[in-house]
Order: sequence, then structure tokens, then C-alpha cells
Amino acid sequence: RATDVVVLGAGPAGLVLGNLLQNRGVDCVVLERAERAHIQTRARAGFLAANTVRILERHGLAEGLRRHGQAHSTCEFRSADGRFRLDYGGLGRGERHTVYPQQLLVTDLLTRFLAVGGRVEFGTEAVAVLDADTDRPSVTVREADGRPGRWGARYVAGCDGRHGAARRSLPTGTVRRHHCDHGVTWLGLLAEAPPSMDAVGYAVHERGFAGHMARTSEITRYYVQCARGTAADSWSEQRIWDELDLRMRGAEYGPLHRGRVVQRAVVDLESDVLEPLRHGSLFLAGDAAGLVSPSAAKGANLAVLEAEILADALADDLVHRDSKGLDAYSARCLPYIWRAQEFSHWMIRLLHGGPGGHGGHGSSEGWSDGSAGGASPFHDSLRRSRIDSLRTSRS
Ligand code: RFL
Repeated sequence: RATDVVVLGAGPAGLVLGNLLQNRGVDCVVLERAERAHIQTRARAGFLAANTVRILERHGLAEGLRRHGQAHSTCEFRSADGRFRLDYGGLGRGERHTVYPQQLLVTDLLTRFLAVGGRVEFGTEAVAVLDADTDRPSVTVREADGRPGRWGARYVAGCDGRHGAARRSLPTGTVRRHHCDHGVTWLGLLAEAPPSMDAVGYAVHERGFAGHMARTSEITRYYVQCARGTAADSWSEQRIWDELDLRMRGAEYGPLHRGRVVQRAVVDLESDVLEPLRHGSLFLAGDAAGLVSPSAAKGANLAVLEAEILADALADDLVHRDSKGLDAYSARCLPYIWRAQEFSHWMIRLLHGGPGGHGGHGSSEGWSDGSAGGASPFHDSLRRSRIDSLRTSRS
């Protein structure tokens, strides 16, 4: 089978790309390994930046988030020095986030894509991208019934995440990989509990970081820093809530609303960027192009931004025979990716102690700046100074 653009993966990147290509009249197909019900219920991101909302609005993809998203612009920091609220919506350009669970965004994007005639092959796993260095690449697949298949195309868009077929198919030596393990691990939780405050909560504690992020009026995401190598199910719910309450200083500021923990995942905070984001006829977008640690809440936002840039470039080439956008794609996206990496790196340093703190970081990788083992008073003082500057500096 053949089409102009084979898109691998029906996440935010692949589905924004599919919709925009469809809008521009470019023939495409989205191949998705999972079943439809799975991608529509997979809870991940929740915070969409103002620019992401503008992109989605520009292309008629923002109706659901306009109706059901919640505006958000305040963070609350809690530490041994007290607590304060940072209303970033009243600073800088006055931009706010929209809280809208990723699975709802994915459902909106998918519904819209199918409604305008888009094709998604669910249960179809891309195995490899072949002949990417020619103008007739193809994708070998395992079909839903287990049989092998193949899609031919003019271009392949790898939007299949960090462990997808696009990345695996890059010949060694063609693309440079930048990787950083920040040496910090989070236990990410979704709780069937209403939010405990009307802000994103960041708790800096000698036992480790804890975070609170509203998702809906009934669901809250929490993060609790844990030792590297922790198994997701090794903490009891009692231990999770006790530890969250302690680190969020519930005794001083009010206890958290507890509820059933309905999803848990251990996340090692890592960064990963490929350079360039192209190999011949194969282009990378979203997590396939670069992984940002969730400390920055940037991944889904970058995915949408890159998908718009790639869609324009592909359509210009395929409809108008103008390849300038494709040639510039990687150079246009990389500054955004590195900016997000810089922000995520800064957030990690803001929210976590130095190596070997009581939270049991267990690894000093990524902290190779002179301190060895043990909570470092130097890092703790830096962190306090950073937090204090957030409290006092208007800029
Ligand atoms: P996705 O969403 O992973 O989608 C990739 C799709 O590809 C499919 N796939 C394949 N299909 C066919 N063949 C193969 N061989 C395939 N291999 C994989 C998968 O089934 C999937 O459907 O990637 P995409 O589109 O690049 O989107 C990236 C975002 O999902 C990701 O960056 C964010 O979720 C990151 N992130 C956050 N980002 C934000 O912007 N704001 C947040 O608040 C935020 N919170 C988070 C997050 C990520 C988290 N995790 C996963 C660590 C919170 C968490 C806990």
C-alpha cells in the first residue's frame, strides 16, 4: 500500500500532523500500535502552554479544550523557609496554561481526524523504516492480525515516541544523540481525589521533592521523589499519602485530600535530543525527536509545535514543490527543544537537593559538579537562593 506521508504513532505529534496534512489536502495514513480505546484513556500530560493552545485554535482543533480546559497560572512553593505563591499569569507576557488531560486532547484530535476522512490503522506496529536515504522510503509493519505488511510513501514522519521504530531505524552515525540522566527518580501517581489546592504545588523537602498538579475536579496528579530502582508497586497507598503529606507540609498548611491511587509509574528524569531531526525522507517529531523530563511539562507542547512546523513543510513540498521548509525543519525545531531542555534542567535543580539527599536519589549522575555523596550544603543553599529569587524578583 502507498500514500504520500506515513505517520508513525497516534499521540499528540502524530495526530496534530495528520489533521494538518488532511487540512492541506495531503494524502497520509497514521499507523498506531495500540488500540483506539488505549490511546483515548492513556493519562499523561495535562498542562498546555498558551502557544500550544494558539496552534490548536489556528487549525480548528481547540474546541474541546476551550470548553472543558481550566485556566491555570499559579504555582505554590513550600519549603522549610515557608510557602509563597507565584502568579506567573500576572508576570512577563501574562500567559497562562490550560489544564486539559492529554487523553482528552488525543481523543479530540482523533475524532476530528476521522471525521474529515483521515485514516488510522490501529493495532498496526511499525517494525522498521527502510530506504529512508532515498525518495521512496517504506515502512514494514506487523498488522493487527499479526501478518507482516508494508507501506510505501514519499515521506515518513516518526511520531512514535522514544522507543518507536523511527528512532530504531536511524543508521548509526547519521544522527547525533545527546543524552542526560538527571540522577533523579519520581514516582508519578494519579489519584481519584480532588485537588488539594488551586495551584500547582511544589514541595522542596529534606526527604525529597513532592508535587501536586490538578487534572480535573476529581483527579489529581502527584509526584513523589523516590530512590532510583524503586518498583512502582512497592509503596503502599498509606506510605504514599503519608510521605506526600509530610513533604507538602500538611501539618502546617492543611492535609491533602486522599483518594484511591489509580495509576502509578516510576520515571527516571532524563533528557534526550537527536540532531538533526531528519534522515533523508524520515523526519522525527515529538518524543521521537527529543525527550524532555516531565519536570518541565513541555513534552506534549513541543510535540504540537513540531507537528505544525513539519506539516507546513511537508505540504509545501508535496503541494507546491517547495522543499525549503523541509530543509530548514531540524534547524527550526532544535532551538525550541533546547530551550525546553534548559528549562527542565533549571526546574530539576530548583526542586531537588544535591546528590545523596535523604530522599534517596541513589545516584549522583548529572550532579558531577564537584560534590560527592551526602546532601551538599552548597547545593541546598543554591536551591534556597533560586527559590527566594522566584519569591522576590518581578522579572
Ligand atoms: P506519544 O504520546 O508517546 O505517542 C506515540 C504513539 O506512538 C505509538 N507507537 C507506535 N505506533 C506504531 N508503531 C510503533 N512501533 C510504535 N511505537 C509507539 C504509541 O502507542 C503512541 O500512541 O508521543 P508524542 O506524540 O510525541 O507526544 C509526546 C507526549 O506524549 C509527551 O511528551 C508528554 O506526555 C510528556 N509529559 C508532559 N508534557 C507536557 O507538555 N505537559 C505535561 O504536563 C506533561 N506531563 C508527561 C507528563 C509525560 C509523563 N510520562 C509519560 C513520563 C507526565 C508524565 C507522567
